[in-house]
Amino acid sequence: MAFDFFRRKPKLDDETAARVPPGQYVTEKWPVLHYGGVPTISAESWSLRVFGLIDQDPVVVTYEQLLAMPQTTMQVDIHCVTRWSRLGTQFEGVRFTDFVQGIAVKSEATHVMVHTEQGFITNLSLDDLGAPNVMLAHRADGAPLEEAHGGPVRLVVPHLYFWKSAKWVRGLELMNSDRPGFWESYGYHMRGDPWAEERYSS
Ligand SMILES: Nc1nc2c(c(=O)[nH]1)N[C@H]1C(S)=C(S)[C@@H](COP(=O)(O)O)O[C@H]1N2
Ligand SMILES: [Mo]
Repeated sequence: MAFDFFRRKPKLDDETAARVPPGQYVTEKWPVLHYGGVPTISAESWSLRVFGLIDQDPVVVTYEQLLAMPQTTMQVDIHCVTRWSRLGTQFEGVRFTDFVQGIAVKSEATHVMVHTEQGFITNLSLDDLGAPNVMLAHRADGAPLEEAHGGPVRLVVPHLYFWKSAKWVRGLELMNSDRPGFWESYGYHMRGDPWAEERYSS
């Protein structure tokens, strides 16, 4: 429409505004953001290696095996530390809690380093990964997850800043203590709760 460009954004209703953490603004588009290039990984060649503190040899899960696990669909809000929030993205995949069911995680494991195709890493506690909305997603908004958004498979941790939601995820390393990932080693917060504005380490 002709004058849309000049029209001010409608004010968010109270219910919607309550979904936006402090210091964030809402974007309708889904920005593409990451460090480095976009790797091309076919679903057939993708696999996820689970290693570190587990009571078995490294587990390698293929795309086919991931699809054979219980599937979950969720509608979540995502919050990037660069201050954009996108409300109501639909993800489909396997809940982390369902994924780890079949893996003998050692009792001393407390944290996970998430490894990705092009080397980006990020750290999470098993407590945070156990939250009900955390999943290994292979579809978004009704379509296979686009390459730029981390396809074929990304992690989605909606209750933390979106840098924790590693795209092109290829490895989960079980650890007995916390260790900084990529952005965390540059001063970003070790946990990154957007509601507490945990943007940087103090
Ligand atoms: N592998 C990888 N995953 C990543 C990143 C990255 O640089 N590499 N950036 C993170 C950051 S900072 C954000 S905001 C989200 C962006 O995801 P999107 O491009 O799907 O919006 O991916 C996260 N996951
Ligand atoms: Mo981000």
